[in-house]
Amino acid sequence: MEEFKSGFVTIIGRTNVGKSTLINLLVGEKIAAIANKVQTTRTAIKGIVNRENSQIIFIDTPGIHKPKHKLNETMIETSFSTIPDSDIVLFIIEATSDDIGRGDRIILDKIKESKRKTILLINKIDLIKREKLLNLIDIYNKEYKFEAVIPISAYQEKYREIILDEIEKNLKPGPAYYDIEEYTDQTLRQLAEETIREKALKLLQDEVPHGIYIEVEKMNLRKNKQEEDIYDIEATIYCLRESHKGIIIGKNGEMLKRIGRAARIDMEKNFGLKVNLKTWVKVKQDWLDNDSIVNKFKIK
Ligand SMILES: Nc1nc2c(ncn2[C@@H]2O[C@H](COP(=O)(O)OP(=O)(O)OP(=O)(O)O)[C@@H](O)[C@H]2O)c(=O)[nH]1
Ligand SMILES: [Mg+2]
Repeated sequence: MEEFKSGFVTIIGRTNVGKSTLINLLVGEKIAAIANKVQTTRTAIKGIVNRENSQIIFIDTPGIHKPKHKLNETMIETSFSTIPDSDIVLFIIEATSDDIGRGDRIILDKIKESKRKTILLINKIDLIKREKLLNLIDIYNKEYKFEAVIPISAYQEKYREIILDEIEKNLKPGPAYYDIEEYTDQTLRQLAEETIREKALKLLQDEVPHGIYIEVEKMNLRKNKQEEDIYDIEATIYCLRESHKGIIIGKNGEMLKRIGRAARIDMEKNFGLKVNLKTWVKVKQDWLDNDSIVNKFKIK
């Protein structure tokens, strides 16, 4: 019989390249928020894949970007700190790039420094013509000895096994670190917070969604009248200013209702039970530079 293999695989790349979309595809569960906005992921999230002969622990990280405040700095520190601890790095870039941009260059330098085994994933190939890829692959192959370079679309299920096979090939023998029932290190509370934030990111515009964080204050499991399991969840959306609060609540409370409804539908699907969600909005100025809050996002 083949020896059992295991290892930690960090997913790193610029903001918005599709890291969280990819971890959700690989794990087969919705564990990380996805949005067409920069800086969606704020901390490292683990996703576990169990295969017949291996256990792969993925780490989704905040995207690399130019920091503007303490939270940004913490996010980037978190991302880079995962590299030396990983067995394999999944470096994701966008197929639409023509060359190595500033952000990708910084990441590449960190990878070179760490000398980690790295697989380069070129994501969003649905957006480009095949010919363009060859040039990009060529540019990157001159920079580092990647274990593999795989053009993918994180939207497409067919790439799941291809990526997992390539990773497994590069893993060393090792034990299963996590129970095979587990698929993430996120608690239900954290998953609820991420879901609400994802909906706020999607529905709100401009600077408002980047200045929010969610705190689930209460999560109670009970039976409803039909004897079904139902979670009563109470959450607060914190934002930076009174004007933001007005936007989040919206006219006649419409926006908050939309955010709440979308989050509830997602949670019911992902948790597999009914959810009764209540949300509030509060202002907390300057929290982006507040140590005690920002520390919540530090890697554990
Ligand atoms: N066209 C296309 N879009 C994609 C693909 N994969 C992801 N996206 C989109 O890219 C956007 C960003 O995806 P995320 O997974 O949130 O990106 P991320 O790298 O985790 O971003 P940060 O957390 O901010 O670092 C979302 O709108 C996704 O739907 C793909 O293969 N093709
Ligand atoms: Mg992300």
